[in-house]
Amino acid sequence: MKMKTGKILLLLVCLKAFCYAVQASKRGDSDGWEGEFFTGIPKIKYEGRSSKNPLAFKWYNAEEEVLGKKMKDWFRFSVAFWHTFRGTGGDPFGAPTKNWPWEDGTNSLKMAKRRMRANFEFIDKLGVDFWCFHDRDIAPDGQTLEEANENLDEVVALAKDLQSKSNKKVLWGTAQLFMHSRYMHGGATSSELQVYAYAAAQVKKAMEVTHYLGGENYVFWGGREGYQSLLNTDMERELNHLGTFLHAAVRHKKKIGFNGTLLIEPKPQEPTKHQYDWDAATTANFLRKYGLTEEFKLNIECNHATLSGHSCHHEIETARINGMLGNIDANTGDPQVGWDTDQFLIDIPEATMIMLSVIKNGGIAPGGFNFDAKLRRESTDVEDLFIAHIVGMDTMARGLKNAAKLIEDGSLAELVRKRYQSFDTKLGAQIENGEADFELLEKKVKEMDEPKVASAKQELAELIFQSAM
Ligand code: XUL
Ligand code: CO
Repeated sequence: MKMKTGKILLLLVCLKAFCYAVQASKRGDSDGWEGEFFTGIPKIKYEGRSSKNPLAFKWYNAEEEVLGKKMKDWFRFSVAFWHTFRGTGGDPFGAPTKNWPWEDGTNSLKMAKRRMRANFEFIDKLGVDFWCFHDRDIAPDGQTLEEANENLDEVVALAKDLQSKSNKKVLWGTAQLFMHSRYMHGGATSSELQVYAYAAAQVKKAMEVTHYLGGENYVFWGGREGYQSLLNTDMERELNHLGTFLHAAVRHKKKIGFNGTLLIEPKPQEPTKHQYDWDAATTANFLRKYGLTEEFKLNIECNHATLSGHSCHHEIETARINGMLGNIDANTGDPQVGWDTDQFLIDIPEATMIMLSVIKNGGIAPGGFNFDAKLRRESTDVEDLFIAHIVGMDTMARGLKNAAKLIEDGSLAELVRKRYQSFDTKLGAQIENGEADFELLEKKVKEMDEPKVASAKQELAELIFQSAM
């Protein structure tokens, strides 16, 4: 009798193992991970302001219309794969702190596929439609370019399958041209021809897989495109190389029929002392000089903005008035810490200022708001990944609602209109149309009294702004 029970048990165990194997082979994977990654975490829902549930939105209500557009369409939120799934919490002084249950401590292909599954469960539960990636954070590098490309193809095939089942999309893809030691002098601006060529081959492939995944944009962040000292650097030659590199990227984009927007992401320092794409204005000037304004827009990252001595809204407005606002990497720095801390943005007035520009721009599609942000080293619970994104999304939703209130109220716009009303005259039109030469203006000055100069009313503007918070 005992013997019989043992045999039945053994049979049951074998049957279960067989079923798992069949399931796994049906899914076409061998990552050895079954079931949910984020157990106990439900789909995040909108519960309204009175909710005390940390795993619920208090402000972000995807389907709610604000100024004629659904919240989800204003934002097109995206999760950054590199922070959420490759961020380890490690820093220059200490070992990784995150011990996510699905990680096995390797950078294997099997692990890459498992992480990709986790990514899709995460964005689904969070209720966002997009994700962003670098080639090397979704798949392991290889000994050769061919091997790296094969790894990438395998993971991308899985991502494509998961996308088709979930209706999720790539907001943008990019090539990681900064981790590998070959890129120590830069990629497109390296002093080494072979490295320039390698960077081109890597971007070619990254662009192709972004296209294959239906990506809506492709980003160039000049990871190490910059210099440490002008004593050993031919800045003009390096910038010319960057120009030719980006022209070649445009030609390849057209060749493969990729219709996504090409974006450049400005950043002033880190890792090099002087990054070439310092800020929005510098980058716009670079694009003009090299005849690339028709082909590129900007991806403004808030923490990069403050590193360059500007506010995020200054950079966004600069991009907007140049017709170049393409995407926003929604994050923030720390006012006391002088580097790229990539924190989730929780500053409601800043979010409001950002949204005033975004609304003026009519939205940023086909771009979106990518959470290029990471948990603090000390935040180590799986639920923290959700909470961080929830507070980031709620902050932006509050910014949108406040900006809409200010626009509907109209008194801020009226204050600005009044400030410039002296130009709403015949002479003002002549000046603005470029028809007033200096002789005419000199004649007018002689006819007029001493100019009456009105108050700028900054404090009144701040009072109106504050009343919408
Ligand atoms: C680096 C940064 C990157 C880019 C993509 O500061 O922001 O993650 O967004 O390479
Ligand atoms: Co970024």
